[in-house]
Amino acid sequence: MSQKTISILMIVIIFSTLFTGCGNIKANTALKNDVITIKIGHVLAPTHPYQLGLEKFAQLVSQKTNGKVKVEIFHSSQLGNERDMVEGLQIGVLESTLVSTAPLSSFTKKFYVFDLPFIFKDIKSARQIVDGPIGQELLKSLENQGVIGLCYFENGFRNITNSKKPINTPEDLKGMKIRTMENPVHMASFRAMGASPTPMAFGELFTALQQGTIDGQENPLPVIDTSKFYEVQKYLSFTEHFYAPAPLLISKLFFEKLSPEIQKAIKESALEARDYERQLLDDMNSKLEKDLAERGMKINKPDKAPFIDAVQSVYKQYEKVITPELIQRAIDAQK
Ligand code: EAX
Repeated sequence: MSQKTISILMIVIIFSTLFTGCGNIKANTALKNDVITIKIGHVLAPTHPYQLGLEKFAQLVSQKTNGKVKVEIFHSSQLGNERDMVEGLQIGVLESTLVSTAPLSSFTKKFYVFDLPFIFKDIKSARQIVDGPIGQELLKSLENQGVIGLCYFENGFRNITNSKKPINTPEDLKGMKIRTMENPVHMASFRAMGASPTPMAFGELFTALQQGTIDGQENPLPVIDTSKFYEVQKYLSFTEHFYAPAPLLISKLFFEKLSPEIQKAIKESALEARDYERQLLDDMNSKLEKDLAERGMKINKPDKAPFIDAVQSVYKQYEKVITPELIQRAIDAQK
């Protein structure tokens, strides 16, 4: 056996011992001194409602389980990007994560219906749809991927920021390098609006904006604020082109090991924390236009009609994979 093969084998043996060791440790870390620990990762700032909503969740879970379950929250991509964390749930090395639906497109195409531009007419309709039959069916579709969806927290309606000029028409986006989430429907939408979409994980975004490797990005106001994008972006255009629901996900492998009482306590806490998080977002959104303007952002509110026209081809492009029925159901449910 060549020296090289031997050293490879050695490495394999060392790694497999480490991993099995890790696996056991990992499995056991969720249960210490009879206290079950749920680690939850997310990519946003510690001041964003994601974090504050999860702190409420932690408090409620502890109360409802008389301290048997402890929730530890890791913000700012400490546990990896959104796709990494969902993969972690699937193999049971992470208990929970809070992510936007867009990155779930790597796991199931069913969520594409939520990624379609301008499909939701307002926040009330969007919440009704995700909390209603369509939203629940989509969460259920994750279970054969090893992931359980507890409910939908929220990220919100996304707006474009950039360092070059106000965006009043799709024409203004021509050739502009806009960061999108890693989602084909989002990328197709920006291409259809004339921009050149650059898919990127959230954790890399601020530096890319700072270094000017991209011209702009799109996120809801609370993200633009808590991730300080106003420091590296001058223009904010209220396009509200995508609505981003944020499902709170838990590992099926982990959840199914819990007692029915604890499962019930976790589900109830998730729903209460969801409403709390959405209220925080509403409060923030009512103030942020003024605050971001005071921080120097140039804000404009374009007529959305030319943008809606520009993206109709995206509906055609994805009609087959989403099915015309599901798109029509989502539209009819808002009437
Ligand atoms: O879910 O990547 C993004 O722009 C999202 O807003 C973020 O991942 C939060």
